[in-house]
Amino acid sequence: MTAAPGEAPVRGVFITLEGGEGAGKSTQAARLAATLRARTGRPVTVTREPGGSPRAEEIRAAVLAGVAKPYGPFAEALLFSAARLDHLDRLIRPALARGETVICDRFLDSTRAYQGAAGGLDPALLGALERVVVGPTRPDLTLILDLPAETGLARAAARGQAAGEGADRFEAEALGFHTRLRTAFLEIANRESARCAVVDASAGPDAVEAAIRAVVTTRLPALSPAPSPALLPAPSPDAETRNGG
Ligand code: T5A
Repeated sequence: MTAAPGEAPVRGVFITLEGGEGAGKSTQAARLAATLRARTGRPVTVTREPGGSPRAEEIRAAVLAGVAKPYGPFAEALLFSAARLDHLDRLIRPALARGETVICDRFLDSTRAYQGAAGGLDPALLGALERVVVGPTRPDLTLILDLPAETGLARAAARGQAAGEGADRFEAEALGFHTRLRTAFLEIANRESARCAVVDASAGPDAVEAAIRAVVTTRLPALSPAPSPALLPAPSPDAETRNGG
């Protein structure tokens, strides 16, 4: 997707996955990346928030350990924003500028849902932060993986148990917090339906993957497989004459 000399640079495609805890975002980010690499033969970068760059990963470790919790949701939003700023500058924008597809596990909608709708911060305040931090680097497509909060929390807990880890800062919140998150993500999808698509994430991983593939095919035709030469119309004799003569 590199521009020819003299042409305007072609920006890559930016896809984000959003949803509550244990919705299957990491699982589906990896699967979608494999699909798109096979479909397009072009590089796909998979990344996550908070994190994705060395400095942002340091902020992630602190926030998920609960270091900022006593300072309240605004301080947490500032830390997520600081991590996002570095992630955008170091990884996302350079990859998009190279024409790559970037798939990010959580992005700005998580701040809107967790610190805004569930944490009680004023959406106007978060909108101002977004303008400063994210600017024009908005996702082309946001896949909102939707499932009941109890189901996602049970998945996250089972995975944590298998790994010998306890609940992190946000997993440990009460069920009401997670139910508000679900509603918030659905409201975002409803308000910004041109950017967002809701995917039923309560089914098994293969069914969710198929649903995501269908959305990406419809919404992002530029990432569809190149048609096989056998399916292309045969060149007209006129065209051959012009080219040959
Ligand atoms: N946060 C983040 C904010 O508050 N504000 C912000 O601005 C940002 C960016 C990040 C936390 O930070 C908060 C939100 C989060 O609480 P995290 O560890 O990255 O922490 O948490 P999550 O993003 O929620 O990631 P999880 O790993 O918990 O969930 P995923 O990625 O949605 O799910 P995944 O794929 O890891 O799957 C979880 C388990 O379920 C299984 C998997 O094998 C795995 O064991 N699974 C399925 N099981 C059945 N059916 C399916 N379809 C399944 N898909 C996956």
